This record gives sequence, structure tokens and C-alpha cells, in this order.
Amino acid sequence: MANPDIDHSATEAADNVLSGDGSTSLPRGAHAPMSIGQMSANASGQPELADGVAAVDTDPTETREWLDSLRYVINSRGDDRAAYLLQAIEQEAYRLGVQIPFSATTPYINTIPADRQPPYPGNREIERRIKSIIRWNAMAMVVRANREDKSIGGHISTFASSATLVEVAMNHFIRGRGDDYSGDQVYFQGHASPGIYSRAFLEGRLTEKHLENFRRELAPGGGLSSYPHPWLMPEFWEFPTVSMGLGPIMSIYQARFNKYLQDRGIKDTSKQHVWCFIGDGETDEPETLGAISLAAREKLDNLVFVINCNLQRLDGPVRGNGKIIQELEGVFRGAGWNVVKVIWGEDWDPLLAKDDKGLLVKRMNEVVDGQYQKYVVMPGGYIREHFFGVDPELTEMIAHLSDEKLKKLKRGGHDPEKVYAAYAAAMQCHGKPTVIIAKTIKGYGLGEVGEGRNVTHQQKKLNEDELRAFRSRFGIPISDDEVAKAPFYRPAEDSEEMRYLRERRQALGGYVPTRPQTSPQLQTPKLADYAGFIEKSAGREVSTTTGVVTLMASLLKDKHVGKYIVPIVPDESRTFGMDPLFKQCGIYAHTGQLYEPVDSDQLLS
Ligand SMILES: Cc1ncc(C[n+]2csc(CCOP(=O)(O)OP(=O)(O)O)c2C)c(N)n1
Ligand SMILES: [Mg+2]
Repeated sequence: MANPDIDHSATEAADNVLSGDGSTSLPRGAHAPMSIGQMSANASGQPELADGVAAVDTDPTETREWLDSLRYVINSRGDDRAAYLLQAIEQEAYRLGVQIPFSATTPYINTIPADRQPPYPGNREIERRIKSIIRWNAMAMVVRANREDKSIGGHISTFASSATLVEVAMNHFIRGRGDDYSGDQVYFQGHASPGIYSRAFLEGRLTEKHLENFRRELAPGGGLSSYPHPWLMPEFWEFPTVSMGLGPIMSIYQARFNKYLQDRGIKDTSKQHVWCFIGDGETDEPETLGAISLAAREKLDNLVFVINCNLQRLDGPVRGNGKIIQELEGVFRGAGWNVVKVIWGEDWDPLLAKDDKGLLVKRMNEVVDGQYQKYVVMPGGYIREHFFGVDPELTEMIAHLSDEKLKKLKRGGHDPEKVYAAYAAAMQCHGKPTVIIAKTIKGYGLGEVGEGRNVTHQQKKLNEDELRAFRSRFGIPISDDEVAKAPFYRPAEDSEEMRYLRERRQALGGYVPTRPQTSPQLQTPKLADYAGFIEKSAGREVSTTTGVVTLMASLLKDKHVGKYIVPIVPDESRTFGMDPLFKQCGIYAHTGQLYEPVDSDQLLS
């Protein structure tokens, strides 16, 4: 939040300094205005707990002195010094037995305040045009497949909500694999696949025929699988991400595996990131959150989760009476992740800058998701009356804005600059994984057929008027005569859009996703090398466990493949006679060995 009382410029130099635990690169002071015990000021200037419970201020003058002191330290000594003092005070309070109210969440505003955003390096206008074309073809693919055969499904609204999240990453962050397989690995949200196909079509990697045959990959001339799966499209998809929840949990293990390869000196993965695009409803799958503490424990700073919080699942709201963004923030912060919230677009910046008393933030905090969804489908007058209208000062704050403007106040996940800032912070974060929690609108751009409606997830039919409205909203050069057919559109090869698209991917090392069919060959051991092993056991009864473990111990010593064999044992190695392996190959720890094991004398002998 941009608080006019705080001169951030004085502390700019500290922007990228790591925190005391050396683990985060989030801009310093992102929460400075809220940092005293997660308090903000309410209408009467009274401090208020972040979750909206008013604290009783028995001595406002004394409170003001403390707050003034804090501002003085921030202005004169910088964020680091302020954070240090606050931590010291908190520790002393605990030592003296004071119970400080705990809050796992921060206020319902962007983690990165407007005045800490890096400049946007791309051409916003060309990127918007490319994104619009990708939106169109993704929608047309689903509409046309369903016209061909009513039993063919597909989703329009999901990618419609995540287009900016994907496109900013594709234009500026996600690295192609290059010749040395050192690209990023991306777990795409399964049912947003039309958007990924649509981009690959512009990139010239898929044909019109492929798009026509969406969800019919075995059709003559080729087609596209419903969801990402390397078995169905071996040269395209790298990872299967459906059913929901599989992408997130696999991405955590992938990131951990990449660290393993690095730590063991098998492959340089130091520049590779693992990205995972997730739906907010998907976070209710046990697999999605099931391994997040492992990701923090293993310090997987090569991992980025992007959670598209369009506030809706298949049937309706994800948390109608609560706030999924806040809930996820608490869960991920508690697990030790770097959390970056992207809630409000730039249109809100001037309003937040005027919000001296914290009235707007208070209102943002108290409105629940079901109501935020309602604002999407209602006219601007409703937002004026029901969101801002609860307080005369808030009403006054937006008096200069028309109803139309109020209706268009953008959410963070649709604002490329806010999304860019969040990704840039994720790239700079060291020692922990990052989750970007972005607020969007489901069915963005579909208007009355689907935007924010509960039925939008299953929407696959657009009539002529609806197609025309979509075309006009996104400025796709398709004539009125043609539009009913929902034709695919690709700009001329030498157009600005196509050149930009190609240049960006070239600069980032190539197209994503791609899955080459060749891989380095391993020199496998010959059967003859194991003749003794086979012959010796002939006629002798050996348990399966003993057989497997003996074989594994032997393979681990093989000079060609040994280093690629990694027994993964959660527990019970002893039960199965594998404990000699502790000594033979050691136990992996990304952090290194930090203690002296009780049996070290036996293991080191
Ligand atoms: C385990 C599992 N259960 C159910 C489904 C069916 N399904 C597909 S998408 C979806 C809703 C997804 O909501 P969300 O994760 O919020 O994604 P959004 O489309 O809103 O981006 C459901 C229930 C599935 N694919 N996997
Ligand atoms: Mg959703």
C-alpha cells in the first residue's frame, strides 16, 4: 500500500536486500504501513487488528507517539532498521509474557506496493494484441469443437481468466529448454489447455487442423488432447496435470529433484525454475497443499506456484462466505513460503494512495468473495452503492469516477504490470519457494454469457451476437460476415505481433512446452555382469525383498548407472534389510549434515 506519510524513496536502496534469515527478496517495507502487530487505522484513527477485530485503544496519544516513532525510524534509518526494532520489541514482549494476537495474513492489498514495482520491460500494446488473438482462438477452438459434436467438452472461462498470468510469464520469464535441457519446467493448469494450444498455433507449431480437432487427437490430420499429457501428445506436453492436484504436487517433487541433481553434481539446474499454474478450486484437492511444507523445508527457491483466484470453481464460488486469497496466504505463510498477493490493478493505486485512514483497506478486508463475484456481474452503480456506499468518505473518494469506470476497475491478475512485478519478486527470492496469489475474473471478456456467472465453467456455446461482442471487445480483425463461423485468426508472418512473439521466445531460449523425443542414453549393465548374482541364487529360496535390495545395492555400485539410482525411503529401511545402504550411499540432505547422528560411529567405520 502506498502510504503518503512514508517516504519510500529514502529506503529504495534496501529494496533487494535479503531479510535476516537470508531467505526473501520481496521489496522491503511492503507491509510497513501495517507492521505494528498487523494493525491498520480505522475510521476514527483507532488501530485495528488485521482481521477486522477492533482493539481497544485506551491511550490514543501514547499510540500516536509509538506510530510516529516508527515512521521516524523508517524515514531516517530505513526498513531494515524498523523491522529489526519491531522484531526486538516482539521478542521482548514474549519474554515478558505478553500474548500478541497472531495473524497469518496481511491486509487484502497487493504485497508489492505501486511505488516498488519495477518498470515493465515489454511493449504493453503489442502484448495486449497478441493476448487478445490468443484469447479468441482459444475460445473459437472450444466453440467449434462443440458445434461439430455436442458431446465434445472444453473450457473457455478458465483460460479467459488466466490469460494475463500465462502471457506475462511467456513473454518475460519462462525459459525454453535450449540445446542443453536447461529450460524451465511448466505444469499448466489442465483445463486451460486451449490457451496454450492457441499460443502454439500463433507460434506456428500447431496447424488450423489441429485446432479444429481439439479433443480429438486421433482424428485424421492430427488433433489436440483435452488436457496436457505426454502420452497423448509426446512432442508437446511435458507433464500430465489432470486430475486436479497432480500438477502442484508433482511440481514440488520436480523442483526437489532438480535441487538433487544440482547438489549431486549430476546436472546444472541452478538457472531452471519449475512453474505451476493452479486453479483456486484446485487448492481444495489434498494433493495441492499436501507437500507444501516439504517445499519450504527443502528451500525450493526454484519453484513458483501461480494460483489463479477467479473465486469460482465448477459449480460456483470457491469460498462464497470467506476469502480464498487470505486463506491461502495464511496456509502458505505458515508453511514458510514467500507469498506475493496480486489483488488490485493499477486503477486502484490512486484510491489506495488517498486512503489515509485505512477506510478503503478496511472495506477491502471485510467484503467476502461471494460479494466480490457479485460486483462482476452488476453495473457500476451497484458497486458505488454497495462497496463504496457504506461510508460517506469512501463514497466521496470515488465521486469523480463514472459508473462505467467503476465497473472497469481492474483486478490484479488482469494487470500485466502487477503480474510482472510479482514474477520478478519470485525470481529474486532465495531460500524459499514463492506462491503468487492473483485475483481474476472467471470468464473475463465473455460479458453476459459467462463473466463471473456461476455457469461459466461449462460454457461452450456462443451465438453470433456473443461472438461479435467478444471479437469487438478484443479488437480481432474478423468481419461481421465471417464472425458467426468463429474462424481462427493468425496475423501475417511479418506483422508486428508475430515478430514480437517470436523475438520474445527466442530471447527466452525457445518455445514452451516442447518435449523432444530423444534423451541422453545411459550405459546399462550387461546381464553377464550379474551372472554370479543369478547363478548363486539358483535353487536357493530368497525373499523378494532380499533379492531386490541385493540387486539395488549392486546396481548402486555400477560405475555407469550407479549415480542415477536413488532409493527413496520414507521409513522402514531396517525392516526390509536396507540399512547397509545408509553407509554405502549416504542419506541426502539439501541443507547439508547439521548434526552428529547417534550412530555416526557405526556408519563411519
Ligand atoms: C480431482 C478432480 N476433480 C474434479 C475435476 C473436474 N473439474 C475440472 S475443472 C473443475 C473446477 C476447477 O475450478 P478451479 O480449480 O477454481 O479452476 P478454474 O477453472 O476456476 O480456473 C472441476 C471440478 C477434476 N478435473 N479433477
Ligand atoms: Mg477457480
